Amino acid sequence: MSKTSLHWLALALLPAAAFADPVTSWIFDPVTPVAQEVRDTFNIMLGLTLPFLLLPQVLLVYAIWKFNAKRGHKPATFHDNLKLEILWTVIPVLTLIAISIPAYSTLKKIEVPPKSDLVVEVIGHQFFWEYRLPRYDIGYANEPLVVPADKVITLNLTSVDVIHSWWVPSFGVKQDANPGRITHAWFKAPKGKYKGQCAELCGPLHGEMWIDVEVVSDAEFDAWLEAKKTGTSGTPDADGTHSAMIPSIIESEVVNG
Ligand SMILES: [Cu+2]
Repeated sequence: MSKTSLHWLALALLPAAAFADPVTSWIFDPVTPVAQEVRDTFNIMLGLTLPFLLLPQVLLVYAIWKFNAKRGHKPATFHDNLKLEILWTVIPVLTLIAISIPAYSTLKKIEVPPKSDLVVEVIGHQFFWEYRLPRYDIGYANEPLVVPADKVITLNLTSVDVIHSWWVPSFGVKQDANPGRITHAWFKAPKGKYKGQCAELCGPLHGEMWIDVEVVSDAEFDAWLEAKKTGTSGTPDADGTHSAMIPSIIESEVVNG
């Protein structure tokens, strides 16, 4: 196979590869109410906007065939059609209004978390994630985030260096972690292991800033907490300095109590 054909083949397979990846196949695997609503909103938008893409193409092909000069058609001489112009202004406006209703309600759900069961501080570093659970005085990095299932987990995010973005597609959460600022996100997920990755180009190892979330039962969470407190679980911070780099952000910022 020639080099050019190989390039074309790779290009043709790209969408398949994208959808096969657990991180990018968000649309097939929403596990939180927010992610499901994002998916539904996406489908509504697709349904409402697809006719705008397809109809002109169909009409164009039809016009090329029907009004071909070879078939003896004379070109039209009129310039404009007021009725048509009003129609193709009003229909898109109504469509945009129809889209804005579910979009607004979804945005509100993303922005306004219900009462929090557990607050997690998420701190982006080049090139890893640090997590802190202020309620339990626990902080760690480079390990999966462990949280209890079916609880409202609110995240307070920040960064110590550049802009990162905490993205777990199955949760419908993609939130920037900005240096000097605190941003918020929340999720309520069933038991399971979920994968995500940093979604903001943050430097040479950006591609390796994976996110692993383990959503466990209450009993498993308690056992994990106990092990974490006694230092018998997981890997401690690589150099032990991360937790001391910035003061706890929870003191200044509490999401819904
Ligand atoms: Cu990144």
